[in-house]
Amino acid sequence: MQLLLDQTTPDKTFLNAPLVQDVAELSTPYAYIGIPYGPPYHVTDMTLCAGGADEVRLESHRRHYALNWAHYDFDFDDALFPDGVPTVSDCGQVENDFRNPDAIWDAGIEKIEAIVNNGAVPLVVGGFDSIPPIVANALKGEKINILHIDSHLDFRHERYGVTQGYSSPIRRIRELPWIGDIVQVGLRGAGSARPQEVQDARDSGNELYTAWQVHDMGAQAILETLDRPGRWLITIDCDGLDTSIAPAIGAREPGGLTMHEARTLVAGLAKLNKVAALVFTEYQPGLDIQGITAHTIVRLMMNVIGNQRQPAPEIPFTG
Ligand SMILES: [Mn+2]
Repeated sequence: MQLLLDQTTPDKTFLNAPLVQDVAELSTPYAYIGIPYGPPYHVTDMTLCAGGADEVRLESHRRHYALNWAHYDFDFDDALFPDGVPTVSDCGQVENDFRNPDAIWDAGIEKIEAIVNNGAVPLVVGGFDSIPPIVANALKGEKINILHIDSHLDFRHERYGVTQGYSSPIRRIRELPWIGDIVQVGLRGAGSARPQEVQDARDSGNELYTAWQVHDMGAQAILETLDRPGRWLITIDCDGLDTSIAPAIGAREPGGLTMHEARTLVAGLAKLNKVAALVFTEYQPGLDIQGITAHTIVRLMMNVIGNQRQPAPEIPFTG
């Protein structure tokens, strides 16, 4: 079927990395990729975040990181690519026909799985928050822990008859047998969760930290609890971050994680070589203010690439 929109060929690649459309040819330890949309509730869920990955690509050029591969970066005490050879490829977008929402899930898993099977760490920009289970499913060969940064719990079984929507991603991930620990950070305010869902999340073993606890105890104290067996899928709903660094979101809630706090967690796991994937969701480029949100996403991704020079070997999941 002919797509109405070419979703596969970005004008500029992330950090000016080589474009690798055929994932079988991937040879770098990192792979940037867009998942324009996940299973929707409403028709606008197919559009509002769809340009996010491209806008992050552009922002990596506007802030000159794409040009300055050899410049010293204080976030990781080295150049991004010290040898001048990029360690990240741009794999374009997960290609989907928006007229066939039922195919989104499997198409996404197939492409992300191909990246993972090539030994690369996916760096993903969504898409609403229904996409993290796609990435978690693609990591099924190993024991995986989840660090979920979000103002919301995302533990509804279903909404509007949909079980794969953006109120349910952590519930869907919890059901996967290869998933170990789930740590949810940045919770605040009221979202779609009711008291029962919070109880369900706790009963299933999820560890919950409100944003206020992070501010009180410091992100470093949480980081120190995360050095556990298994690698981590870090999934960041941009509304888990503070509005000052991530204004381009629909469900705004004051008091989110600061750049310092988010960077402490992301760079901290990267320094342990334990980041298996990094996912950003809910970024709506049409709501951004001079690229502030895109810039935050670029910097947190660079903090993984620059701090995790050699991703740790996976611990195979054997059931
Ligand atoms: Mn959220």
